[in-house]
Amino acid sequence: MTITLHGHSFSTCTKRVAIVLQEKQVPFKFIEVDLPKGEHLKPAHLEKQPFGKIPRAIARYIAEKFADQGPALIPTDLKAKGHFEQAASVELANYDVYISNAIFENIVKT
Ligand SMILES: N[C@@H](CCC(=O)N[C@@H](CS)C(=O)NCC(=O)O)C(=O)O
Repeated sequence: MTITLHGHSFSTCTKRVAIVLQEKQVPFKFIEVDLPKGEHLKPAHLEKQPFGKIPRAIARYIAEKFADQGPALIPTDLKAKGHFEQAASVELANYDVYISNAIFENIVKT
């Protein structure tokens, strides 16, 4: 089975998913979704992702589906998993939202 990753080469969400696939040694095919041209808002992409986003949530699915290969990415020990969830939540809610905007304004736009 070869997984197809739909994303954008500069997208940090896409990069996160690609890193998980590589860590888990899962072969995948990459299809570029042209964000600057708004391809993520066209019917072909909306059919797969109704919010018109290039998300990263699949990374967790991949990490668990391929738990038996590559390094363990999500702890199974309850306390360690609690720390993992805490870090993931802080990263998503309190870090990524701000750093993404800063990167877009200072790097992508310039
Ligand atoms: N909370 C989502 C956000 C997904 C997201 O915003 N992805 C960006 C690319 S990194 C995107 O689709 N941007 C296009 C847009 O918002 O129109 C996640 O972290 O997966």
